Amino acid sequence: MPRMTDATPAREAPRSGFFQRLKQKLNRGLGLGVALDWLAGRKLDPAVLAELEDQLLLADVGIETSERIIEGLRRRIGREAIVDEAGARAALAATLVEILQPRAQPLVIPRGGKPFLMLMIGVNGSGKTTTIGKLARRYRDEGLKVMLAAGDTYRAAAIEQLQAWGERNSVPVIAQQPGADSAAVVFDALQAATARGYDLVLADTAGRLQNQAGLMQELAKVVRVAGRVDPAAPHEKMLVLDASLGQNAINQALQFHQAVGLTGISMTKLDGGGKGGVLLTLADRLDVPFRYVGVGEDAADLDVFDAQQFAAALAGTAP
Ligand SMILES: Nc1nc2c(ncn2[C@@H]2O[C@H](COP(=O)(O)OP(=O)(O)O)[C@@H](O)[C@H]2O)c(=O)[nH]1
Ligand SMILES: [Mg+2]
Repeated sequence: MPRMTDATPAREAPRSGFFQRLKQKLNRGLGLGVALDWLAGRKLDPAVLAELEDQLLLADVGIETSERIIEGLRRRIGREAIVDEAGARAALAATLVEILQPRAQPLVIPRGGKPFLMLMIGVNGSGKTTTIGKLARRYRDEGLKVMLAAGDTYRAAAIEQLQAWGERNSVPVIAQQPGADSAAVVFDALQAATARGYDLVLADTAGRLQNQAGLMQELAKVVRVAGRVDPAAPHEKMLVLDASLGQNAINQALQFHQAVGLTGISMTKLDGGGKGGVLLTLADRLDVPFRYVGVGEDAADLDVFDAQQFAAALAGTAP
């Protein structure tokens, strides 16, 4: 009954569209949904579960988390006496939701008080600047007064890239020359935002310096200096992870978490080679909320992380 879709409220349209894209992209290659196709007509015996475990590993889920998923699935299948493929898919989705749901904590930005400072953290190329651009538009459209801070002072191109996003979205960008002190740029932006009554400062940071220790020290300094304007700042320290890094993303997350204490994780490039399974491992190993997922380079290619939706995309079920 195609007419039914006409009754769907307009605001639902982009959400389901996003889900379709997420599902399509996660299932390209070796997504778990595809992996379950061989289940058709077979009994859910230990051999089948072992094959599924292999598929989980191929989808970037770590070994311990894969075992946890298989164990959860085995229990659910026994308890609910599941024998068919549709039942198995639904059981898999439910098992994945169990792992992901505790991390599904969308960011809430208060209005009308002091500016909320969000630091975007992550290695070069992970998608920090692009995610800032996407978020700038999103929050501006929600009526927030948004300002950007060009805290990646290591490369001139990074400053220009942020300025371009600022122009495109008509939001001001606080920047200094390349080589300037990143903490000073963020400090200035937060002060300006406070003076001018802005709601949100999205601050870029460098993803690479001469060495790893230097990078972590610089980030710690940005955090410290921001705290001089507002002891509660930065209110969000968001790690941006590239899904195509696979299991390497785990080490990155652990390192940044140790250095600055992350308060949020967003994952980009789920439209690329990444299978997204790494989020299951992260959910299992790190108690840090998941905020956003990105599936493309355009401003609209970003959505709030949704555990049901993500699990369904992986398991090949309806959300
Ligand atoms: N396909 C795809 N590309 C992305 C996504 N997010 C960022 N990119 C691209 O990844 C590249 C690096 O992004 P950038 O924001 O400059 O990373 P940064 O170095 O962390 O600031 C750019 O070419 C972006 O357009 C995404 O969700 N999907
Ligand atoms: Mg950048």
